[in-house]
Amino acid sequence: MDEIIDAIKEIAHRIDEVIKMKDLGYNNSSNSSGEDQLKLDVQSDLIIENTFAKVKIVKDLVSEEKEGLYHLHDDGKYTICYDPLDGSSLVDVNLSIGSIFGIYEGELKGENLLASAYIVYGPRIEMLIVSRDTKPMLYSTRRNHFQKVGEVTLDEKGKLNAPGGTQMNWTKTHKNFVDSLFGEGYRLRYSGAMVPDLHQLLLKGGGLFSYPPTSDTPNGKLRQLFEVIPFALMYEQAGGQAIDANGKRLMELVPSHPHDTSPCFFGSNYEIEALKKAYGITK
Ligand code: AFP
Repeated sequence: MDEIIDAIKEIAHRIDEVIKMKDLGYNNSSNSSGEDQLKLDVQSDLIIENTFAKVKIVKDLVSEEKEGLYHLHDDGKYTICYDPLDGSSLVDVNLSIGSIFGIYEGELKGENLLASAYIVYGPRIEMLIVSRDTKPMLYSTRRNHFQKVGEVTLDEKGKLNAPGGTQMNWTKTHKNFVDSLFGEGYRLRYSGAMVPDLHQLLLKGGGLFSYPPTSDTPNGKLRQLFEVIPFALMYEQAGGQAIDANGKRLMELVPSHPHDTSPCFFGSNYEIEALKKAYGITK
């Protein structure tokens, strides 16, 4: 597994370089958020593919940028499911974005996720790594090298609220619940890229990140294998919870297609318990 972590560190620096080299699209924003962004996503995907091609224990890759399984090594043991550049539409407005990795063994489903990692490309490059028997570990870069910062733990109750999706498409139940959190004094923190948004909650004690079922996306927007399940492990191991709109643990999801999505709620215990109550979930 160390080889995979080292590869992810290398990927972080290489993608960060590509992001910083990219031409800005200020003069032609519609084009820049179309073609150029796509290129950056594809470039990041290639960096990841080429880096893992050197790691013999990786059997297959599943990427947000690819349709099916991409086979690497016959004798490999692990499948890495990843989103090469999440939130890439925010590059042109210079907000933080990220990459997410889920390391699976066997059939691609929540219970076979062994470890996950994500990278935040912000003022600094930061990375969190977690496995089933560790707390998330934060690494931050100093002079281009990752240094261990420490373990990350969520408080029982947070202060931040990150509500995803378009409000006019929310259910009344969801709207009332989000409003009730603001009524309790929660502050809005939502950038539109799940990596920095979930990262902020993790580092600032907690709160709630939600991407509910909506009238336009009844199955949510975020992908199970490379976004939802890897972050579910992060939140559970940090002492919080991660569930879908029926109260099912996201770690129990079994996608029937690599690109399946799911509604998702990540948070500290207080907010998730409050959400269950508001949604009438009894388990
Ligand atoms: P892009 O990669 O298209 O920018 O989408 C980002 C994202 O998948 C995820 O990072 C955000 O949490 C989510 O979409 C935001 O979606 P809404 O704008 O619908 O809230």
